[in-house]
Amino acid sequence: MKKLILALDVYDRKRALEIAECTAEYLWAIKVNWPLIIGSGLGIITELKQVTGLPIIADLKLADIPNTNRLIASKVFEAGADYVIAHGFVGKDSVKAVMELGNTIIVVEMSHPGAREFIQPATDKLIELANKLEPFGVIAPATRPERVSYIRSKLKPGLKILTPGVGAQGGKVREVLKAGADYIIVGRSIYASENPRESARRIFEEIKEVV
Ligand code: NUP
Repeated sequence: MKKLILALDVYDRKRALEIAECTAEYLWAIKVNWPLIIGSGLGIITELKQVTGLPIIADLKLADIPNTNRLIASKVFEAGADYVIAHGFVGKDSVKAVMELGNTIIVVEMSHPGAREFIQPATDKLIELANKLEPFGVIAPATRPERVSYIRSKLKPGLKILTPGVGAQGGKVREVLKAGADYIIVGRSIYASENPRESARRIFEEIKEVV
């Protein structure tokens, strides 16, 4: 089963399409974030879908009032996104506004060191929110496998755990899968490497060894 998600954080449309095409074979999905949307426009979501046939995750980390979240998410789903990532800390109503429009992924803990300041203290409540609303899944930090295990232990079975932070941020495929991650999100270690296809293949093989 495919578990690798490419975080395609480049600006350039042509470069994005090239990397997506040559790595698609090893991916479950492609995640687009603000850098690519700002650099290439929202139409890149439609194009990536057409070129690869893969699910597209729009990592906008929506964190606004319900109406604004709805206005943004409806355009993004319309462009072809299959999943939208939203912050949970803004509250149930804001997350629900996104969930009413399509598949949603809620951030329950982030991967960078600063996540310890404000997000980690709220993780238990964010897990509760996810258990109540039952989105497709949650974002948890590959940089802290012990936190992924903790989140897995509290999260309703069936809700997926997607983990960024492997590679450039120091997370390890093996550790994070053993901790209970369902999907591994990798950006720089693939798109900024000399041979993105080969880098994706290597991570794909590493995943296969563990699962
Ligand atoms: O907690 C998070 N950490 C994180 O790195 C939540 C995220 N959505 N991300 C995103 O995952 C980040 O914005 C980037 O798009 C990707 C990780 O990229 P890299 O560190 O593998 O290059």
